[in-house]
Amino acid sequence: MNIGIVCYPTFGGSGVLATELGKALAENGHNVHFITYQQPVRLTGFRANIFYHEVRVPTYPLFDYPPYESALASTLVDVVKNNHLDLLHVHYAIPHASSAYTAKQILAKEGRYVPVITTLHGTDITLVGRDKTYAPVVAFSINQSDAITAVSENLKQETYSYFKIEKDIHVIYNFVDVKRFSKRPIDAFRKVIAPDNERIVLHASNFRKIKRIDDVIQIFRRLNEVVPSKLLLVGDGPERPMAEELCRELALCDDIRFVGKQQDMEDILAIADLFLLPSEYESFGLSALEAMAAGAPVVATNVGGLPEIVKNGYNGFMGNVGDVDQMAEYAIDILKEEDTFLQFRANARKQAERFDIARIVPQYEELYQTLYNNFCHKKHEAVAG
Ligand code: GMT
Repeated sequence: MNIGIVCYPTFGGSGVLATELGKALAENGHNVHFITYQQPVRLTGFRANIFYHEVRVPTYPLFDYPPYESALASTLVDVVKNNHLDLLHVHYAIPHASSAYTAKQILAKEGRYVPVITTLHGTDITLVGRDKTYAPVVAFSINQSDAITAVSENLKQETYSYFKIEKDIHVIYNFVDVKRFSKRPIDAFRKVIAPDNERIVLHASNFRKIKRIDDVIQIFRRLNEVVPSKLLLVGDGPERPMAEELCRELALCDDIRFVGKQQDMEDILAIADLFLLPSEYESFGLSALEAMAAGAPVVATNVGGLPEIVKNGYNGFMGNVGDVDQMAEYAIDILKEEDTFLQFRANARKQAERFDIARIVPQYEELYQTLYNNFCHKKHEAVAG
């Protein structure tokens, strides 16, 4: 099939998932066209059947706000026509679902039918999408999609409770390539970070308020008092200055390292002994899943879709939002004794296998095939009269 993928090209989970999906589809023989304003960060290297189309947004003195949504819709029309796309799969509702709807209408006027799949990722529903500035457009364009998917059962239910959705929402979980993430740690790298064989704790995110980076640091502080550890903070974002300040205040600068945005997460996660994700909300928690695949148990909050991937006492633990004492106790329980730690490590890998790329990607392909067949049928009816 010829598949168009629209996503945010940045380090956020929705862009990462969309890019990994596109790469997996190409691996399975499809032609994949990424349509976005920048090369997606995980789209590295050359593959003959992956194409990248940049959305250009011309500036004009009149535009205080360049109209990205219109530029995207026009680019979609152009790419669908010139590359004979069979479907458009848009990730993150705002503004991708409404641009896809506009493109679909324009193409329909010319007698071309292109089904649109919208995948909901989280904040497009639970945070930004709910804002009344966007809500009517979000609800409308989700309803106009030919298929809707959500990345967890929780997000599906949240979507039904926030918006009047008239269609079925299919749950297709986030996935991970377990084989790729099961790397052996590079000893020299481990030694640099933890010279005295301390435990290595990791957190990765976009450092937004919702991630509660201060809780990550507070949990680490309590853990470090009992189990000597080092903390790696991967990523960047608005909360970083606050986090750096907190490290200085707590005199933890020697034990906490900010490593910035990283592309090759499998290399970094290979040295992690524990992953912390004490977020206010996570629709799924792709970063935690990648950590599990690398053998890191997870201490997280019991919110959103996290209980769908973390099993208490098996591959990690979950605490209430903000309860840093409880989550530190959990981290200590996992890391204190080697035997317990090794058991959690093995369970983390086992749990990640439930979300392996080989199990999840065919669910998208099946959905594509159903839509494609329906649309071929419609096309046929239109031609017949
Ligand atoms: O976590 C973020 O803030 C980034 C965000 C995004 O939209 O890029 O991630 C969301 O989508 C991921 C992929 O489906 C999920 O694994 C994350 O849990 C979700 N983030 C939130 O719900 C906060």
